[in-house]
Amino acid sequence: MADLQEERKKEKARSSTKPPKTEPNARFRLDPKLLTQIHETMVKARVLEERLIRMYKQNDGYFWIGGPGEEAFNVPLGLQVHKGQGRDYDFLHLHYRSSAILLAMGADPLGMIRQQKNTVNDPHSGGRNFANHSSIREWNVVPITSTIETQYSTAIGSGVAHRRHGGKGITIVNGGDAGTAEGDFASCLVWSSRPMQELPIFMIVTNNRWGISTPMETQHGEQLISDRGKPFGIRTRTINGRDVEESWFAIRDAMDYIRSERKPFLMESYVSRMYGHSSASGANLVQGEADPLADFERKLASAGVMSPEEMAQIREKYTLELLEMSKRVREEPLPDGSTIYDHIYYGQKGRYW
Ligand SMILES: Cc1ncc(C[n+]2csc(CCOP(=O)(O)OP(=O)(O)O)c2C)c(N)n1
Repeated sequence: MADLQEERKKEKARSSTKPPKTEPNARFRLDPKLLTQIHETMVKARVLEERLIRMYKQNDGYFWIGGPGEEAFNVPLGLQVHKGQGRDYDFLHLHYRSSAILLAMGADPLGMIRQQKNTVNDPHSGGRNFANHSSIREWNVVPITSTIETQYSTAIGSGVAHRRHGGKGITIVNGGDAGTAEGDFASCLVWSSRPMQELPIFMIVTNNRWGISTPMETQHGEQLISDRGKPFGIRTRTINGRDVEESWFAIRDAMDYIRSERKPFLMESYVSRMYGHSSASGANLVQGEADPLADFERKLASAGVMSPEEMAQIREKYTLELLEMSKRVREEPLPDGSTIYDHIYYGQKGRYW
């Protein structure tokens, strides 16, 4: 019980309106070059999401959902993925708040802008799926679905493939706190932990404390969500995913374990939900939600890694770049109605019913 009370007290302080105090001369353990790379990618991800929201509000696209507030966890994750195609590489079964992971892996934001506008040249779905429902075959990024948590079931498949194949490739799956109530999450716990048949799956729960409008406190009898792995003998950890270095080292250690032991790991990462659930709840900045990017910038300045002016320039650069991209995409064509049955399960017109 002490664990729970302590964790909830810490989480309350972290998610509060007041920015945490940055001690003068803050110190980092990571190399300054890596810190600036992480910072630049976090800014790019935030500016991208804010651009997607603006596009939605300007009627360029029908819906928005995304991950502003998850960058301090998702960028360190994306940078540590073993990226490539096939079983020698990591497989990713992601959810709709994962743009920063993909940008950190090197994805082009133009493709995400095209998906927001549903243009025909959207590389993820040809203009047919929601914003932030990526699919990148050459990096084993399995198509993201709107039905929450089903990714934990499909992850079992690539987990089995990784186990049979051997090597260092692992399966990475993420989803939200509320989704853990679905049977798919339990299936993944069961299948990944069968004795002598364990699967190398990195199960991640990004806990933003909400399932649309349902507060987490009203839904979880367990002390910590990560505790759900314990009866299965799965190694678990709960971290502050709003802190770049805590995320970096926790992800590194978990990945080292999964890659070498070929066993599952369940990580719960507290994150922010800075613009609410989606466009369905307005997509407006939520007052009082802790901002991990602003916290990181304060710390970078205090440690003398980057000046506020340098950081402002980076933000300006991406603001202009992504604005230009959105203007360009506005002129691009939408898919033709005659292609509605392309790339579906049957794959042939007229065979759908
Ligand atoms: C199977 C299924 N049930 C319900 C929904 C409706 N739904 C969409 S998002 C959501 C809440 C998800 O909350 P959480 O898992 O905490 O993830 P978050 O969106 O907060 O990151 C729900 C219930 C859905 N899309 N799919």
